Amino acid sequence: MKLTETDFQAWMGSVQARMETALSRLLPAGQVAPAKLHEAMRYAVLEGGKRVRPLLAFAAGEVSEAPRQRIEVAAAAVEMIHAYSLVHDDMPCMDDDVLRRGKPTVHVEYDEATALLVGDALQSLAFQLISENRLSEKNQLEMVRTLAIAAGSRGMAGGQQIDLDSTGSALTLQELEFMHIHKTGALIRAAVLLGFWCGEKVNENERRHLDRYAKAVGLAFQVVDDVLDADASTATLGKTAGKDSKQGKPTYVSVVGLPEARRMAEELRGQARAAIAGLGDRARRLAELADFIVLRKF
Ligand code: GRG
Repeated sequence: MKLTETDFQAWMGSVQARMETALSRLLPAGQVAPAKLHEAMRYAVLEGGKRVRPLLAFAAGEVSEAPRQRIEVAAAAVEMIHAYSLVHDDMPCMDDDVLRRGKPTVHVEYDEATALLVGDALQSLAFQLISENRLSEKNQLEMVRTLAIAAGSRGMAGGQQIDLDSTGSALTLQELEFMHIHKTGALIRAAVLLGFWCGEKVNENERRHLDRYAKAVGLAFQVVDDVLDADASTATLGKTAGKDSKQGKPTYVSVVGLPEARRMAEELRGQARAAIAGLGDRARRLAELADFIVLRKF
């Protein structure tokens, strides 16, 4: 039986396709010197991933009626930071993994030094993109600042440090949450806020609602990631499954157990939806994305 594509799936497919084209255009061509680095950057970013952060940026842009040409640049910048984090996370000095997005990781396909440079160069390119394109009359500097904080020691990089230090030790639920708010949640929040700020119809009250939504969705994303790591196969995930427990990493599943982790994800989905309930139909895609993030199987 052929399943009918829902309106949400069609929207998601169109954003994903648009992002593939935008990312390909915004990355240096593979033939441009230094060709090895540029090819490896393209390998790390293109043809892979769910593009959850760009989807969130596009959905948040609908709330402020942001032009899509602006959102795609902001979303590309966030996705490049995300891709850099995956490349570095997979390196032998961190998680030491050989499979990502169904392909050999960058240090396996190329080499370690190139993987390091791919991450460095993607991070720089992200900031180049959001500073040199005209993304907003009022909020451009705030966008640069928000992305910088989200990626840095008070965001993703800091969360990664806590993650590395916590391997083999028991964390409380509160400590685990603190780690994930930084490691995963900060960039998800940045994706939502940057998408929103690409529009001119922005107000502080709506930003606060989106912020609450982003925090709930960011945590939900991680809880579900932990559930899938314990529950899904490597083939389905396109990355090594079951690795967290093998490496002795504290996860929501190890700290509260699988049924409670599933219940928490469901509760966070409710919190995310409640945070934007007052925004009406402009927030429809955000609500659908909260469902997608919690109910996904990969
Ligand atoms: C190296 C500074 C630095 C940070 C790394 C994000 C991160 C921090 C590491 C990734 C490791 C990991 C499995 C984190 C859990 C949540 C997560 C970010 C999963 C991967 O994101 P998805 O599912 O990946 O959006 P795709 O491939 O779909 O883009």
